[in-house]
Amino acid sequence: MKKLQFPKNFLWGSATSAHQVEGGTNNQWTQWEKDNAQRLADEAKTKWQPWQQEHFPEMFEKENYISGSACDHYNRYEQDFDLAKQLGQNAHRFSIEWSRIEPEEGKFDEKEIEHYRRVLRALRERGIEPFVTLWHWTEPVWFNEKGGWTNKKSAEYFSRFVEKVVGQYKDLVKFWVVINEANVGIGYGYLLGSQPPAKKGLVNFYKAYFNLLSAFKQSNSVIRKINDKAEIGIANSITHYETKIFPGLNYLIVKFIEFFSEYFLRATIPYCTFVGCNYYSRYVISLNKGVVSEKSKTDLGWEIYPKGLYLVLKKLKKYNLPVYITENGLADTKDEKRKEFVVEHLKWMHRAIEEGADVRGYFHWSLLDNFEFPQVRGFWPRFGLVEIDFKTQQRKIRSSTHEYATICKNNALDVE
Ligand code: IFM
Repeated sequence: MKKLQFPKNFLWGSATSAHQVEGGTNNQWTQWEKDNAQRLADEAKTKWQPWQQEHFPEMFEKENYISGSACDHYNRYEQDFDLAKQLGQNAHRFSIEWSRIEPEEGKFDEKEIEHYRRVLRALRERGIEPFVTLWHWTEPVWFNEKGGWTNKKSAEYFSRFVEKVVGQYKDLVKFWVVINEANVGIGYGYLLGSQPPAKKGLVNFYKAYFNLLSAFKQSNSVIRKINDKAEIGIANSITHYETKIFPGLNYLIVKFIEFFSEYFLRATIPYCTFVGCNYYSRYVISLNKGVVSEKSKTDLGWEIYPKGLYLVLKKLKKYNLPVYITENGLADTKDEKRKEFVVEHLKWMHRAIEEGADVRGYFHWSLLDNFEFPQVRGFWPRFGLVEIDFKTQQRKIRSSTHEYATICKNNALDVE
């Protein structure tokens, strides 16, 4: 048996986002879900593979696509943080819901500000370091009525919210994750229109993408002014790409794809003090449809490819900043693959660290089963270390989770 020791003060945790777990939110997703739930249930027949349709019949139900009470985490956060603590976690990533803080333009809700203060204190009392996401794809209804991120003043609106929040919690928060997965959120919301605000089109995409970028830059100055010691970053969705098309050209194709997919990351790097990396799988571009074995795919059909985390971390070294794995996880209802998934990814992460990658923390996605966000997949994909019975709101620690808890508690991984 060999012990893989992680660096001193390494942060171990899990991540969530407000709309996916809190319940009772009122933002641009809320009405859209109600208006589109039946359509999404009807489309499940064509969207998902026969094996997925057979195993997850919830996908044919309208309720699957309405976030509703979600995990009721808004009311149960203390219980949930007790679980995180019990699981040996010393960090937690979550998002503050803009639509709660500023439900009407320019009017801040003091009760909600107090709510998140209690949330932050609850983490601190348990010795858990908060990583606060400021934009995880949800916005107030008024912001969307003004065109969302296509509006010229959107960056200004967002940084006003950031100023309020950072000013309020400066004594409680050190790590700010200003934006989550810009490419995914803006790509699905504006280019493809497959998730709210569904403002489909190339021009909308272009405007939204660059307005979000200036929102980041403005927010960065705002945060710096309030707390010059703050740690600032974004959570980037980083995939390992491979191409198997034309032998001589594969390298160039990958570079071309990476150039575009890392544009936002590159543009924000000069302002960041850390890089957030959300890693889930690799993407193979090939003329033949590769078949991923049963054993190595998640309930969403994503290939489990732990080495990709190592390859991505090696690639991120060029930015010369500390890295936090801000998300990594899988949909696995039967909990058959989670244990190996975690162990293998952490082995590869350890190897990258040994070879010089400055990784300082790992957040598993997710602490709780939740309302799965991208393209409104709803409740059926189960990503939680903790299983939720959405009818009774009962929490149950999944058995695979104990392995992750042992790693967190020992700051080390035992391998054969
Ligand atoms: O649930 C999402 C999260 O909101 C953003 N990153 C990917 C996760 C899993 O799909």
